[in-house]
Amino acid sequence: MKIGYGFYAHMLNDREFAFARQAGATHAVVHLVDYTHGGDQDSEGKKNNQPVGNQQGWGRAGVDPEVWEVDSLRRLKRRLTDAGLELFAIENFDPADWYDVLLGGPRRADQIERLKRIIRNVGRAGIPVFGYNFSIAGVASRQSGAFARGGAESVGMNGVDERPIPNGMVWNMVYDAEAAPGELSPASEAELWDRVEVFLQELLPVAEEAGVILAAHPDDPPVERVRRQPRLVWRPDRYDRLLDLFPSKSNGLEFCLGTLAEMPGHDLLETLKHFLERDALAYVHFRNVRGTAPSYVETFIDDGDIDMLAVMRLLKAYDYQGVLIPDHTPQMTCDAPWHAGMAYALGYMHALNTCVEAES
Ligand SMILES: [Mn+2]
Repeated sequence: MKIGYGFYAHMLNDREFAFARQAGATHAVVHLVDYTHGGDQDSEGKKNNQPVGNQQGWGRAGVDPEVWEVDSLRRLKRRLTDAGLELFAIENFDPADWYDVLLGGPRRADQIERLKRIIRNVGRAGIPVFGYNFSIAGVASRQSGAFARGGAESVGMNGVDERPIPNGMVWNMVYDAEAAPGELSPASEAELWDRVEVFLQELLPVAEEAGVILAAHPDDPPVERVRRQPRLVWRPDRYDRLLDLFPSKSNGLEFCLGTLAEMPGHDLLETLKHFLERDALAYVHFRNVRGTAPSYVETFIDDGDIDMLAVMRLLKAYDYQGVLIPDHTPQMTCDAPWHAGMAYALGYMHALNTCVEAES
């Protein structure tokens, strides 16, 4: 099993690389978009908390288009390699690059070409996976609080955010600060599926040729509608629907155990087994939660509803070869809340891995 670490954009530095390597990570998943840029969490310290739903969005999109150029991607890969980490995946497009793909707007054709160029660059840089989250509202309805063991700061959900999304904003980021006042009109679920079909139909052939897997994250939190917009993957069978649209080795899943466990009415281990049988997992967000949407909290890795040892056994049984990353964890009360939480999760993952390896 490959254990990796997820780096947010502000963490792409030698100090963070050393931390990940010291905690035993061998692989890297990288976010290139600084989600909170120019927003109210845009300061050191605050950035280490996951952003939660905010009426005005996390930050401004489209700040640094250079990060998607092939030279820049190759440079990043080399820096990680030098630090002992293999760059396995990039997670999430910049909303500035695909807002009209998500919204079915007038610039969609141009933006599809831009996304194709990005995927070609990712392939040329030798990065095998690109994680995406086809979502209009993005992460919404989450709240922070002392929800985890011992009063650790965590995030959770208690009810659905019904506020409309202002014009110029998508996926929790502002792509047009000059947009006319007003609100995004609600889309239907059928419209959203038409849009993802266009996206996959255009991008998958390019991804196949580039040797890149497009890996879909489910909607977090998984509820039918948030902020008056439909969700794509809010039940496990929606993952099947997405895979069935275009069977392809490049049509894969960013399998978020936490988000899947937040979905009511299914057995997570059976769901995992089903998608392992479909050979659809590109990589795994290995985290735990308690409860289901619309009322759940994120927990420490050993303190939620998911039997993580059983998950690890199942991954091993299917000879899963991808990467597991902690995704997010509660913050621990100390001078380095985020890193302590991450070190705890990574240590636990290594121990589970050692257990299942010893069993075989
Ligand atoms: Mn996730």
